[in-house]
Amino acid sequence: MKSALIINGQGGTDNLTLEDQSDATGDRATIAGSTVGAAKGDTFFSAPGFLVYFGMSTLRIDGGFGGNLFNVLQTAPGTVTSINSGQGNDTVQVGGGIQTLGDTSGGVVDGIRSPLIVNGQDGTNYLTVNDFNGSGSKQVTVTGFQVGAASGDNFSVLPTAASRIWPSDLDTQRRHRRQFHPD
Ligand SMILES: [Ca+2]
Repeated sequence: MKSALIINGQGGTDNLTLEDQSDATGDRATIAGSTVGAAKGDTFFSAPGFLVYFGMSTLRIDGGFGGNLFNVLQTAPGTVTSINSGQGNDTVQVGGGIQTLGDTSGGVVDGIRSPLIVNGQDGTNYLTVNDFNGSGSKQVTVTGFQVGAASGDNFSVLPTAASRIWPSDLDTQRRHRRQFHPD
């Protein structure tokens, strides 16, 4: 895909899947509230291609096996977003602001406005949730497979159970890392 592609689901139930499973080259993709692969440095599509989406019920991204970096800055309200990061060694960063593991600069999770499901699949996978620059008092509950999904959690912008992050495979759970501002 080498140019802008704009998809508007309008009414009804619309599901959007981006299939890159056969790609042997590791890619970087930035996921925002209405775009995928549009950030500077993204390689998920072939430059200058990127995706604009509106009105989707679900957005699913199936990554290739070359080892990928997914940077999730926002999700669209009403769009359940799922990332299958691929069979290689992958990193999924939620909240932005991180370029390398261990760097706690930047990052706000308030843009996560719908359920986010992350599956690391095979390999050694890292999930980072970064709210280092978040403001105000926040409650976040972390379980073996969910972040911010408990009653009363207000870690991301909606004070409801609608904002969820599931690292849904065991490997990712074991390697799950979270970073958030302590207050
Ligand atoms: Ca993987």
